[in-house]
Amino acid sequence: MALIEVQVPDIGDFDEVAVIELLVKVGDTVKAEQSLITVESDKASMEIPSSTAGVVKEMRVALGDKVKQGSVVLVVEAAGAAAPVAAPAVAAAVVAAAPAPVAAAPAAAATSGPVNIHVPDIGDFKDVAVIEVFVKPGDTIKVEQSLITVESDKASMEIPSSHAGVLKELKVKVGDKVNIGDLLAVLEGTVSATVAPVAAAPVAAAVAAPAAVAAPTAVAVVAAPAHAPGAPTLGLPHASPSVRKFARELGVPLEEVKGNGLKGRITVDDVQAFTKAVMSGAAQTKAQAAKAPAASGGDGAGLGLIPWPKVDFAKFGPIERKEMGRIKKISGANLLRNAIMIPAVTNHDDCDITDLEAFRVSTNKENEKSGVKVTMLAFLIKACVAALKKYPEFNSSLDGDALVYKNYWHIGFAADTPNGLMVPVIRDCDKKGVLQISAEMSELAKKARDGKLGPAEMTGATFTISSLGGIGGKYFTPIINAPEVAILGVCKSTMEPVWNGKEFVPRLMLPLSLTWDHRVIDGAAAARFNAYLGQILGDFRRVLL
Ligand code: CAO
Repeated sequence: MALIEVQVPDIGDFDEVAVIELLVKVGDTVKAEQSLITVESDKASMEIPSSTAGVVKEMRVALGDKVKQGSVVLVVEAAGAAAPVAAPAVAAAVVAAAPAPVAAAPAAAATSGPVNIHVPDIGDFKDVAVIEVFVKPGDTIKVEQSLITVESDKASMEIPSSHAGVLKELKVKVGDKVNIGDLLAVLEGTVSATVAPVAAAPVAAAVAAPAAVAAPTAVAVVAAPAHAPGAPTLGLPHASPSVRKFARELGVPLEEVKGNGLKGRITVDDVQAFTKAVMSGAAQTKAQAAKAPAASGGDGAGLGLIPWPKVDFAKFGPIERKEMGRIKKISGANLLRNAIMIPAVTNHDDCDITDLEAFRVSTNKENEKSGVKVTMLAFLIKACVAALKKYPEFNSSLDGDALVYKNYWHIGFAADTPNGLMVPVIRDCDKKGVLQISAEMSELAKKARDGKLGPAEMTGATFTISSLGGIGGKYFTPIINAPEVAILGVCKSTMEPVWNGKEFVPRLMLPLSLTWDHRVIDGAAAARFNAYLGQILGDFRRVLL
């Protein structure tokens, strides 16, 4: 059995390219043309194949080494008696190519008008996938600026522009398959005189790989780096083509894999470790995480919780199973997200509405004929607008690290409907009187119960009130309706003995529960808000102040 030194073949006009991956180790049995190492220039990564089959006896390169044509990669004990494909001969297999790209050559003189950019000669690759698009319509493109990256099984390469100009139309998108000569883009060309010499220089090196002879599986050459592999643009993960292919086959989202290779490069081991972690439940893909807490049937895995208990209820007695309605499913997913994502705190308080209730009753008597019944909720809405104006952070929303203060006061109210909870919104409550708010509320509540609310009637709220006053209860902890930052829960008012400094007097007390987002509001502000709200409800004339 002969010991064969496998050398780096002609890899185009690359010199001193870094070894960034070792794909085999001593003791491995390799086939002819199996990839042995990955090397990388500043624009392309390529795998160097074995010129012979056999068992790896010795590695002659290590990660980080610089290699060039003729460098010995490893020593193989050739399988069988067949003469190996001699390493030096490999060089002959590679035809570093021809200078002229297939793309239309620009004229040396300055011209303008639409210019078609085609895929140049990229060797004998067929149907290579577009995996990155670097430009968009409107961009000003320089000659040789990379437009897209394409990828075969073994190599990724950037396709440069043969012309300068403004990109009018992009004819490909990520995922498309392209071939030599395909139209990539249309430029509104303003080809300057400087273009000509650049265009005459090589923009792609074609690789001919005769079947019997191992050849580097791809060479891509572009000048003027648009991005270095060490710093991938547009979030493209840093990985060799074979690793990308491997990840694609497994359905692994490469952008979520942490690379432990050289310069943070993602290796096969990284992809395998990620897959194992996901399969064992120790990690989760972003897609899984997004699904689990949002779905009402989420099992908690996204939060690292133990699975939801699965119980065969029929074992314990008769059961009936009913699918939840659409509204319940949608509101369930929203409530779950809001409950989990908002650090919410609830302050409970009581306020004296004795006088306000008397006023409400007398108002309703006076307005009996109008058909509009004034409810406590309408007063609460008006009182809340006053409190929101005094404490504007309660009328805000978080937008990243910024707080958006809204100079409008649209109040949502929770309505119990046969189909589930809905939140109609009364707009511009600061500009409306209690009678108008009452009329709109009763109309919106009816629409909600009849399932006739339009999307515009359920959006844009800046604060929400959830009233269980007509039903009962003392306090509860409402869930904030994101992206709002607070919600007021109201329960049933009851007559209670209240100490006035001299004696206990019967007063009608309304229980309030204010839930607030602790990222935006602090406890003292919440207590002040409730206290101010109580003052207004205790003496509604304060609304006018
Ligand atoms: N204390 C004591 N009584 C109250 C009260 C309170 N805080 N609020 C209302 N009431 C009384 C009303 O005066 C009315 O009594 P009369 O019939 O004698 O006049 C009765 O309760 C019924 O009121 P209502 O419910 O018809 O009117 P409303 O304005 O209070 O509420 C609406 C309207 C749409 C909010 C309500 O019908 C509703 O759907 N509430 C449920 C909201 C809900 O589900 N919240 C929970 C969300 S979290 O799951």
